Amino acid sequence: MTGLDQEEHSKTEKDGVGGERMVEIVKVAIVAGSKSDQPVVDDAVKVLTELGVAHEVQFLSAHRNPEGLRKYLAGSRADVYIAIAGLAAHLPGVIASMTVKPVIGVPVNAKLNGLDSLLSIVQMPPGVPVGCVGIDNARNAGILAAEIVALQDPKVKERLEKMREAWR
Ligand code: C2R
Repeated sequence: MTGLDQEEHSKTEKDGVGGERMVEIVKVAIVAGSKSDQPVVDDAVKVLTELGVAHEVQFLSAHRNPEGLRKYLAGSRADVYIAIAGLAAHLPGVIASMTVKPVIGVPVNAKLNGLDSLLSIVQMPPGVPVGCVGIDNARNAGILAAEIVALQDPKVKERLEKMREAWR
């Protein structure tokens, strides 16, 4: 996380040896299937930074490293997941299978103009939903994630309202 008010996004917790340490409260976790998705990831990071939403980025593939993904999710305390993937994009669905927190999928245009990825994400079977934004539209995913965070965070709500006002 960069450029954010540290106090707003940190809390103290016991360090286990009699003291306390500051820990960051990550609200949104961005998980991408490959480093090749970095330009799309950057758009989500940019808007979450603009909106002052604490976030982190992980590159973890459900296909290539399912155990690593499972371990990461088991230790994650994020409220919302943005899952970015191209081709047969199972990553958002696999994350949704492991959490009841909201998952927003971002299809990436790697091949077939991103249609393969769009359909993989949007056609989840009943009972395990994944929200889906437009192809390569990680900025919208970031805004939507911030809107979910804003349900509990008046400062983020205010920043979202200001962002909307600026377009009018
Ligand atoms: P490479 O460039 O690493 O070959 O990846 C990635 O998100 C990327 O867009 C090519 C594309 O494969 C995607 N990928 C997935 C998954 N893991 C990687 N769709 C997954 O687990 O769903």
